[in-house]
Amino acid sequence: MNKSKKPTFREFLKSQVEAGLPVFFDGGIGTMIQKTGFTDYDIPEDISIEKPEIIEDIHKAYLRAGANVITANTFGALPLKLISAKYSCKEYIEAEIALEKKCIEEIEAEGNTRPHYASWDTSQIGRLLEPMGELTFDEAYETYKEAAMIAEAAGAEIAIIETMADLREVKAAVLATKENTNLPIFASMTFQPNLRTLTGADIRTVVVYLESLGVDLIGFNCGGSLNEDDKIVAEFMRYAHLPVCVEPNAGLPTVINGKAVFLVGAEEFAEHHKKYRGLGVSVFGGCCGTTPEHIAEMVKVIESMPPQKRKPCEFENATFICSYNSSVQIGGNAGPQIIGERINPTGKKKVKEALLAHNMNFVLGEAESQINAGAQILDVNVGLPGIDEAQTMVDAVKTIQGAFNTPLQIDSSEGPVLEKALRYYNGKALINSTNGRQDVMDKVLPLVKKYGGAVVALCIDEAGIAPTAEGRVAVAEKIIAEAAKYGIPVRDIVIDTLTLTVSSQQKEALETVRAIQILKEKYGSQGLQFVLGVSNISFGIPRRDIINSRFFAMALYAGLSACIINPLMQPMMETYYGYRALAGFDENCLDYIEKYNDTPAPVYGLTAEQAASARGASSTVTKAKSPETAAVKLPENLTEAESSLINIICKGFKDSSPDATKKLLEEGKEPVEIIDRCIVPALDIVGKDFEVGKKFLPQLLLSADTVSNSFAVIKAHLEASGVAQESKGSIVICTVFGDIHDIGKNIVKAMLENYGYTVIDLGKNVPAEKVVETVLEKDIQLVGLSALMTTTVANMEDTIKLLREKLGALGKTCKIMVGGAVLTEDYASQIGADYYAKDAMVSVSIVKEVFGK
Ligand code: B12
Repeated sequence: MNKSKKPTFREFLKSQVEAGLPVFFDGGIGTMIQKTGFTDYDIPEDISIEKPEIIEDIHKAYLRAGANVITANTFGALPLKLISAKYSCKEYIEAEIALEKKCIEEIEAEGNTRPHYASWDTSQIGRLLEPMGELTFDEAYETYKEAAMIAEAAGAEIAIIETMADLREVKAAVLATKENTNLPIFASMTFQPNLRTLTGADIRTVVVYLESLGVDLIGFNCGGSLNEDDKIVAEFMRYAHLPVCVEPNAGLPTVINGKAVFLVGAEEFAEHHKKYRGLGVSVFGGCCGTTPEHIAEMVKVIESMPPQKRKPCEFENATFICSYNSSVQIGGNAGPQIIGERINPTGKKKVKEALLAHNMNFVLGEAESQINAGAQILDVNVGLPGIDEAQTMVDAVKTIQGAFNTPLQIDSSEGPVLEKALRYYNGKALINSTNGRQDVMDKVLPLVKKYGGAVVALCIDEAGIAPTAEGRVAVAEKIIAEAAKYGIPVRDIVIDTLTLTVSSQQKEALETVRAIQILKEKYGSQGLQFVLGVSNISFGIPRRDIINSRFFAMALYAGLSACIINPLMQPMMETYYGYRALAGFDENCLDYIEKYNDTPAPVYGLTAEQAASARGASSTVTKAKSPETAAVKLPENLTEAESSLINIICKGFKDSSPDATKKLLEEGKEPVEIIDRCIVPALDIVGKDFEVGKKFLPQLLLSADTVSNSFAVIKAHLEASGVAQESKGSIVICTVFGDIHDIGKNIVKAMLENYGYTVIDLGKNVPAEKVVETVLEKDIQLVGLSALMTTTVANMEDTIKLLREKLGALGKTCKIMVGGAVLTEDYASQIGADYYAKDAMVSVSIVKEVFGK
């Protein structure tokens, strides 16, 4: 085809989607390479340079099958991943894109008239990002940036960011590509069998997050069985506005004769795509195990269907914001949401002092109490004279996101502060705020466009606050029109019609409410949303709670979709839950009943003192929920300090655990008691929550880090109290291959050292050969092995077998003790261990028995 007339990929995608026509990607590359039987390479990218004809054949076969876009063989070609590779990132990407272009040219010369596009493909770096791992957001950004720029210069026409498991990493990759190239972007996630990403994001959150990043195409690839994929596609299509691409595997791999085989054939694969077409999917392809036959059949089936225009999204009148793994609906059928207002220094001495002292534990405490009291979103405002607002904001956001998955409202009047916080925020934030002043819109709206988000817009402009509803409506309309210029949809605008003080501007309370009603009538179907900071209404008058809660009820009825309040104020929460029940947002009043079933009604007709004593306590503050401990039995008679450490570990407040542990030691608790009564039960709670999907990997990691910090204190205490003595014997200890759980093993090590033994710690994930080698080299009498997973107990058995075999061959022997949560006494002897230790204290008695001292 004539190259000068070829539309860009962005144009092609748009015109196809508008006409209800499909776009096709290719299928798996890795599994196609495996099929050739060629194995003489370190990484698959080597083949594009050293044996290009193999990749060429694959690309051409896919182009002949009908693909518009071929996926570059550059999946792992990122500077951070190529530390010991043969070639540089530039060499890999340039060679591969030249190859793609050559294939496209040759295929077009054969008379194939579809528009074809050469891609740059990239994926996960392979290291976890902060706070789960060590890699910083900026390091991830830089590696993607370098590769993206090379790819664009080499002639790539689309960036494919695929098989991603962590949305934060996607954000780094997308920003790096968006800010440094003009490439259209396809961002694609992969899901686990529980239909969540590795970091626990559900499908709705994935769609909300990906769309907020401002990419051209979203979707998912790889993953599990096609039946699971059907569920993913259906859920994706409920929430997506952008075109969606689906690239499943040819089913789940099955191991036959030691090889992974994909059993879903071309026809079955195409049948699933046919369903996806019916659901509104526009772009189709395949991942692992798919072949040119799969793609050809898929193209044939889809092209035989009539053009299919997408139905409007079911949530056109709502918006969503999200954190890294959960999302909140604002508007539509969701009912109003509560934005907790307490992380804001305005008029709050304690918050001011804490922020100036950079006390992030205080911020965490405020976050926790508001979440427990019912806040679905948290406002974060750290603006104070003399403070580094941008850095404090980033630190507060990171700290809160490290512990909670509640979405945040980033609240600042400073552009640079908003920008820095939005860059690091892991999710789609609520942005507070813009207003109708041109200079403010010029500052804030580009940030909303660039980083994604829903924006709070105050009805004030150069002329000040209009006294009438009509005046405020005019300002709101000005903001809506300006936002449209940036492509910000009406549904992502949350109008604040402004709460003024009823004591000084009495008439305006009703004007505020009327402005909501007028705007809702006009723009409600497009999803315009409404928020108010409610408590301003009552400045300067007595019993503010009475006025606040009544005004709140009026505004809720007028159509508030969110409210900025103190969720610890009981009258406000009563109004809130009462309104939800009355307005039909709380089906069968279940939330209301659960909330108030056990609370005593206020006692009327008594003096204030009598009423307070009848209630037994102050009634203004809702009690925080205690941590959920349903499935785990906690030790009896826990002291306050013990409960506090358990709570800290469960919540993953890693900076607080050293002090909490010190406190227990100062109170005279023995290290073993702290481990058995606090650390182990707390980790059991976290583990159970993880098992039932209430907690996810990032939270598990945080709790583990929290324990490590606590344990560092215990270890220092043990070392300080231990008397230096001659070693009573040497023990090799490790966690077996495949298992990275080492908390228990480290405890055992510290205990044994404290009792005067030398412990040679080989670490975690240790191959059996390494254990044997050390035992032989150091002539060891006792080995301790740890395994925490059912899957790794087999490796423990292999290690024991190898030890017995290699030592036996030399006429030697050693004792083996094992431990770890999945083991039992019986199982330990079944796999050939000499001893089983259910905890660290038992390991001490075993060692005493083995060494006789
Ligand atoms: C913390 C934790 C993690 C942390 C580990 C951090 C670290 N540095 O260790 C992180 C987040 C990294 C993690 C990762 C994973 N985890 Co994990 N994790 C846990 C958790 C919550 C606590 C484990 C723990 O430390 N317990 C406290 C210690 C003190 O107890 P302990 O290890 O049993 O040790 C005591 C005794 O057993 C004994 N002992 C232990 N070892 C030894 C050794 C010797 C020689 C002796 C004598 C005695 C002894 O003495 C110790 C002290 O009293 C458990 C749940 C649970 N309650 O067990 C899940 C759990 C073990 N994890 C689980 C899973 C599935 C995973 C992941 C696969 C998750 C994922 N999807 O990626 C990965 C595994 C990666 C891998 N390849 O290993 C599952 C395992 C399920 C199973 N039955 O196979 C569990 C049970 C959670 C669950 N309920 O689903 N995990």
